[in-house]
Amino acid sequence: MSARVVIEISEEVSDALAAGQAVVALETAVLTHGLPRTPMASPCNLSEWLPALPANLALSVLLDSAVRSGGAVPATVGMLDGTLHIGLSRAQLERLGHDTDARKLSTRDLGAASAQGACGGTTVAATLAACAAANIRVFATGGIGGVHRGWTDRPDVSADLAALARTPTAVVSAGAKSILDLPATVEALDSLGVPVIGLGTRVFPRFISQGDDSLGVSAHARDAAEVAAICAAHWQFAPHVGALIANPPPAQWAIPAQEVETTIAAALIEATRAGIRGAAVTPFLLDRVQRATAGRTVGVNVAVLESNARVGAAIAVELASMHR
Ligand code: PSU
Ligand code: MN
Repeated sequence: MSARVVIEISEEVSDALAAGQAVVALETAVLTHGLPRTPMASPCNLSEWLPALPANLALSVLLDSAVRSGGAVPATVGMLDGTLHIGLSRAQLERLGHDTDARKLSTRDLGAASAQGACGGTTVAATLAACAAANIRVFATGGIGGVHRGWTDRPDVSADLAALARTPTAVVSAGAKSILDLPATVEALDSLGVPVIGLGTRVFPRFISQGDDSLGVSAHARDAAEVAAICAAHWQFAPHVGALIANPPPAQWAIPAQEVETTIAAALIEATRAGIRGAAVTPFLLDRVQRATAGRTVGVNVAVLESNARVGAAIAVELASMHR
């Protein structure tokens, strides 16, 4: 049986990769499941830039241009009609962003979705599968998935962690989401041998909140050049293992951790009572936090993603220059 080709790399991305130019992968679970599909009023940095577009699409457009202005080529990953695209065009992004049937695709879901001709946004884990297929070394996202609170009762651990452990890609994030058990998430990364490199920080950031001394990183880097140097050395010792680059949320957008703690605790109880499980847990909790902060979470989410896309471009440019 000869299988049909299920991965398509855009011409722009494949040309850039062949020429050894800087490429930054971007995910689309945030487009299909992470952000509202309506235009955002203030407070949100999108309203100034792209007021007419739904927030999810505006964000994807913003990330694409943030990577480009940093001198790298964006490779946005997502599935359309069963084909995993690496380098979605604007028209393809719009299609995915408006598709209410789009699935949330993690690694385990890619095969079934592909065989069934489905459309979907890729999580960090599934986007890493694309990075492995195309040999893309830098990927920018918001916050990775990790070990969920209550894991002692129900071991809900995001496939993002295992994917990081087997894919040699630097994932730029603002740490992991505050909705998770963050100390357990950091311990799991440690067990998997995934370095957590703090960019200009020694504390593990909490995605929408700045971190604190209670949780650290495994290495500190002053700038993108040092991150690239650490990654290049890491890949000589561990050629198949990823790295998590922890870039704190921009200070003017960060929300104090205590402010969302009560909401998260209440949302967790609500989720358990309502029997929300598996892949639905993360979108449910994010939605509750978003509502409780009257859209400020969207503001920090967008600011984090844009900042990570810029940092990703800078790291990719440094890595590309090392191979010249
Ligand atoms: N962070 C966000 N919004 C999101 C996600 C992260 O602010 O939608 C997505 C990412 O794609 C991440 C996924 O990979 O949630 C984790 O889902 P799970 O816990 O089901 O593995
Ligand atoms: Mn999960």
